[in-house]
Amino acid sequence: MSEPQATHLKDYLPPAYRVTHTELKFDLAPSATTVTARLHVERHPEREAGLPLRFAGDKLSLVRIAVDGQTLEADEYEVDDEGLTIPSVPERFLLDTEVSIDPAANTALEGLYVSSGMFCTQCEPQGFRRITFYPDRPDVMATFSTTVVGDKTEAPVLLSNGNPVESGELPGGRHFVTWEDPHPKPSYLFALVAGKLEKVEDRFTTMSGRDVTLQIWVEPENLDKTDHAMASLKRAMRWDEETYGREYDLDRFMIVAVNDFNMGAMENKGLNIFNSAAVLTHPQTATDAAFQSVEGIVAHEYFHNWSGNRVTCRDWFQLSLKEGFTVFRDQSFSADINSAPVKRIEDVSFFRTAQFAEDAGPTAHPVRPDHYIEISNFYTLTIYEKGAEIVRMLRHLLGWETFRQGSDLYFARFDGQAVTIEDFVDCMAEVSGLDLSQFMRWYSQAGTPEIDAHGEYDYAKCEYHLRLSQRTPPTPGQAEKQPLHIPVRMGLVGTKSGNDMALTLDGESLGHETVLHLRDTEQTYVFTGIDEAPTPSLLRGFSAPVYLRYPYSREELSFLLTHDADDFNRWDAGQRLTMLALDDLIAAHRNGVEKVMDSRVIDAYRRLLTTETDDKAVLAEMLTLPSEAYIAEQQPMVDVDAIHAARVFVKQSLATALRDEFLAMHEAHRSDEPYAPEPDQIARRRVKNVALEYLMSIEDEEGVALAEAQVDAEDNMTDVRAALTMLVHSSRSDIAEPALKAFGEKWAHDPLVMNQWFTIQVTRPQEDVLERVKYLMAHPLFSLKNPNKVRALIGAFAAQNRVNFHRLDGEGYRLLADVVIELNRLNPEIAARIITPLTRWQRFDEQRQALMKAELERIRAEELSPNVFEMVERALAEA
Ligand code: B3K
Ligand code: ZN
Repeated sequence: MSEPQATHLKDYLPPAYRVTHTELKFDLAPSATTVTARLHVERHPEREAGLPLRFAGDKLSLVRIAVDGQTLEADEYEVDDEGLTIPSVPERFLLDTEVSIDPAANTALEGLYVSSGMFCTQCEPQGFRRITFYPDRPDVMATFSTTVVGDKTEAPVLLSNGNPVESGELPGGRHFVTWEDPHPKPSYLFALVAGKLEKVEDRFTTMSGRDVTLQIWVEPENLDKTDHAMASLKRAMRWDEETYGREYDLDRFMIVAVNDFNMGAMENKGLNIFNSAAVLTHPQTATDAAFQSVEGIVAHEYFHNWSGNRVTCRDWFQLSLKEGFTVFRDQSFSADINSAPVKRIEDVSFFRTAQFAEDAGPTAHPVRPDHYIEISNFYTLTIYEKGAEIVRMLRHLLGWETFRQGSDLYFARFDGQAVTIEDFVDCMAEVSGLDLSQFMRWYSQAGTPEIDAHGEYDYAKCEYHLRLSQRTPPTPGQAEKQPLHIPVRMGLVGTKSGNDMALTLDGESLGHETVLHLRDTEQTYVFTGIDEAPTPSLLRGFSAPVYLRYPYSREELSFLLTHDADDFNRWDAGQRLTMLALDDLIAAHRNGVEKVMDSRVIDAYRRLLTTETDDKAVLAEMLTLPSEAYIAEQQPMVDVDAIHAARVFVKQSLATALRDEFLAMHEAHRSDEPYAPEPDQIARRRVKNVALEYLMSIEDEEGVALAEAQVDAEDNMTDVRAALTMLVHSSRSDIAEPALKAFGEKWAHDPLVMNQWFTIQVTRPQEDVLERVKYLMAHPLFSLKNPNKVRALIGAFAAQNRVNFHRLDGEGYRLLADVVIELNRLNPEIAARIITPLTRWQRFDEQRQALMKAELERIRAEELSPNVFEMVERALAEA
C-alpha cells in the first residue's frame, strides 16, 4: 500500500473547472442506489485553457458518462481510486454521469449511508465524492436541484436542501420529491434524508416579516423529545437577528435526528442533520447538561447559515474561519441566555483541560494548519475552541460595536463566496484601523503561550510594577516561536478595601480595569498613584488562551476568592488555591508521606457554603473540584494514581470537615417544582448534587440514603443520573447493583439513556472495572458501528477513568488499541478520534510510555486508513 500523501496550504490553486449548477437524481435502494448527475461545468476564469478535468470520486461504480450529451468512449476518460479524469473537455459543457453506490455497506458514515433503516448523508469535509464524481472542494459553489426517488413504504419522507418544488407518484410503489436550493453552495453542504420520519412543526417570522416553517424530523417514538430543540432554534434565530443582524434566507428550516452520526450535527443548507444525542431531550431521559448542550449545538448549526454557508471557506485549511467564529457565536448566545460567568467558567475549564493537552502533545497544530494528510483529523479543539478564543480576543481588542461593524462588512463583502482567514481579519483591521499583522500569528503558531507575571510594589513612589514575559514552547515542526499580541485584561485589587483601584499608566487614567497589550517578549507596566500594596487580578475572563503564572500566596488567593470583582477570576482563584493544596498532596502521595489537608482550603469552602449568594450557578462551579484531567494538565509529569488519591483526599477531607454544611446545602436546594430546563433550576440542582457528591465521598449514611431516595424518586434524569453515578462509584454495591439493573431494564428501549447507563458503569474507579468494560462491549445493546455507543463506553472509559485506563499491566491500553484496530476498518474517522489518549504517552512515566508506544506500534503494523495512519505517525514521530 502506498503511504497517504500530505496536502499543503502553499499549493492552493483554484480548480481548473467549476460547476455552476448541479442536477441530481437519487434512485434509492439500500444496497444499490443510482445517482444520476448533470453538472453545468465551466473552466475557472483564473486557470489556463486546455487543462484536463479531474473530479473526485470514491467507491463509485460508473455506469454511464457523457459530455454535452455524447457518451464517452472508454479511451476518452479514466477512473482510478481517487476520481475521474477527462483529458480534454470544452470550455463550458454539461457533464452527465450515472453511478451506483452501496449505502448499506457504508459503515464510515461519510457520504450516503443507512442509519436505523433511514437514508442519510454526511458530506463535510469530503463525503460528497462518495455520492458522485465532483469537484468536491469548498471553493466550488453551485445551485442544486435534487430529485429523490424512494419506496413509498420504506421512505415515505424524502428530504433535501432548499424548497420542495415538485412531488408525485411513480410506478412500482415508488414516489419522488424534487428540491431546489437557490443559494450557491459547496458540495459539503449537500444533504439528503429519506425514511419513516415524522415531524414537529412550528413557525418563525423573521425581522423583515418573512414567514419561515421550522420542522424537526424524528422517528415516531421521539416526537415527545423535540420541544427544547425547537425552542432553542427559535431563540437562536431571534438572537442572530438582534445580535449580528443576520436573517434566515429560505422558506423552511429543517432538522433531522439520526442515530448513527460521527459528530454532533451538521449545518447542511436548510436541512441540518443531527446526531440524535444532540437534539432529543426529555426531562426523564436527558440531563440538564444535555439540555444545555442541545441548546448550544442547535444554535451553532443554525449560526453556520451565515458563518459557514453564505460565506464559506476557500479550502479546508481555513476551517477555523467558519468553526472558530461559529463557536464564538454559540458561546455568546449561551452566555446571553444563561449565566454568562458560568458559561465562561465551563468553556474555559474544558479548554484548559482538553485544548491545552492537544497543544502540548504530538498532534499540536496551528489554528490554520499548513498541511494535513486527512482533513477529517483536523476537526479539533484547536480549530474549534482555540479558533473561538482568537475571535473572542478580536472582539475584545475592537470592542463590540466595532467588531460588529467588522462582522457586517465581512458578510456583506463576501456573501456567496469562499474566502480565507485573512479576509475575515482584514475586515476587522479595516473597520478598527488596528494593525493586526502580529495578531495573525495566533493562526500560524501552535502551542500554548506561557505568561510569567511578576509584581512589585514601591511604597515610596506609590507605584506598582507589573512585569509580563511571554514564551511559546516548541511544537512538532515549529521549533522557534515569535512573540504574540496578547490582550491581558486586568485589575489591581486594593488589599485593604478589597476593591479595584484606579489605574494610571504612563499618565493616562484607565479606570478600574484595563486590557494590556503584551506584544514583546517582555514588558513592564508601571502603574502610578497606587497608595497601597495591591493584589493583581490578571487575565480576567481568560482574556487570552494562555497559561498565566504568578506566584500567588495562598493568602492572596483566599483574598481574591472573596474580593475579585471578576466572577471568572474569583472562581479561578479558588481553583488555584485548591491546586496548590493538590500539588502538596500529590507530592506527599508520591513520597509516601502522610497527607495533610490545607486548612485554608477548608476555610474557603466553609465561607462558600455559609455565605448567602444569589448566584447559585457560580456557587456550584466554585464548589466543584478541578477534574483529574485538569489537574493532570497542570503537572509536569502525570502520575494518575497520585492525582486520583490526592483529589479523593481533598474531597473526603472537605466532606468530613463540612459534613453539616453540605447536608444543609443539599437540603436548601431541594425543590418540588416540576422540572424545567431553566438556568435557575439547573443551578439549584447542580448545587444540590455537588453537595451530595461530597457526602457520598465519605459514604455518609445520610448521604447514601439521600442518593438512594433520589434514584428511587425518578423525578428527572439529572438527579437520577447524578445519584446513580455516586452509588455505582461507591462501595455500596448492595444498593448500586439492583438500581443499575432496574435502570437498565426500564430504559432498554431508549439508546440515548442506555448510553448513559454504559458511561456510569465504565467510569467507576474500582479496579475490577475493566472486566465490566469487556462485559458491556458484548452487551446486545452495544455496537462498534454506532459512534455514540463507542464514545459512551470506550471513549468514557479512556478519558474519564484515568486510573484504570492507565493500569500498569497495560490492559487498558490494549483494550483501546484493539478497538482502534477494529474501527479502523469500520469507521476510520471515529478510530482516529478514539485513539487520542494513546497519543499522549510523553506525559507519563517510562513504564507507561513503553506500554502506550507498544500499542501504537501494534496499530501501526496494521493496514491503516489515512486517518489512523496520520494519527499514529504523528504520535510516534518523536519516539
Ligand atoms: N461542520 C460540522 C463538522 C462535520 C465534520 C465531520 N467530519 C459540524 C459543526 O461544526 O457544526
Ligand atoms: Zn461548526
